[in-house]
Amino acid sequence: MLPVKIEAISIFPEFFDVLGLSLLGKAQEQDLIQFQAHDLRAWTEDKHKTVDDSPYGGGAGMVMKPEPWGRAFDEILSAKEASTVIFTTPAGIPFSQALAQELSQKQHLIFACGRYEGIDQRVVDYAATKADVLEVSIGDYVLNGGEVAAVAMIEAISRLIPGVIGNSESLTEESHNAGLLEYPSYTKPSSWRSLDVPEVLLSGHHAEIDKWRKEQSLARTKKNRPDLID
Ligand code: JDH
Repeated sequence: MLPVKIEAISIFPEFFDVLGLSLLGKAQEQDLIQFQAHDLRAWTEDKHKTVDDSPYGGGAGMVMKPEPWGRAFDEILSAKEASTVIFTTPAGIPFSQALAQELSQKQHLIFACGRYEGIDQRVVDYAATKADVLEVSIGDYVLNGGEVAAVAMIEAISRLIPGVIGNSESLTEESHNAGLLEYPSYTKPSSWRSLDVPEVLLSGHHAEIDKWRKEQSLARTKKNRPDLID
């Protein structure tokens, strides 16, 4: 199998160093995934390596100027392979497990991570002439830039790539959760600081355990995510 290629473009490529740890690090060592972070400033041409400018139409803050992004895409997007460019933005479509599943099937993903107030919209339009493009958000809160959002998406996507999670049973079990939140988990010791593991889990009675877990999932979903019950 060819490794899945995942790239990120950012003025802070160090944000992606965490992807060398743990499962993702192993997936790269096993050549299941090739991850590369690029410094956008490599595609500037002035001595100050300028990436931002004031917004047309006025308003606070700065906007990322298009030229360095254009040069970056011209270099990274080859005519040979199909690529998907993901712009992380608070104005994007919601990231979800379903989208992670879809993106885990792609051969080449490029995360474009802005800073300041975001990127000149023509960069998105230009990328769309060369690749499939998505504007995606990880949730309704405001971050200072797209890097943390991209790291979260890359982790969610990578663990779905065949071979990356050693235990494929874990993924099968997740897909059987049927839209409810997970049930609580326990491990040894059975009694800890006078807190006991629910008796049913020690019983070995698998039908009873399944029934208890379903009840717990439903109760937790009603309490924490009533929007998921329909
Ligand atoms: C990418 C820059 C900072 C801050 C809004 C409204 C000017 C826009 N779920 C998510 N939250 N945040 C991001 C994310 C934030 C980013 C970038 C992703 C690039 N930023 C930023 C505030 C605004 N503000 C009023 N306008 C006039 C912009 C961007 C994210 C994801 N994914």
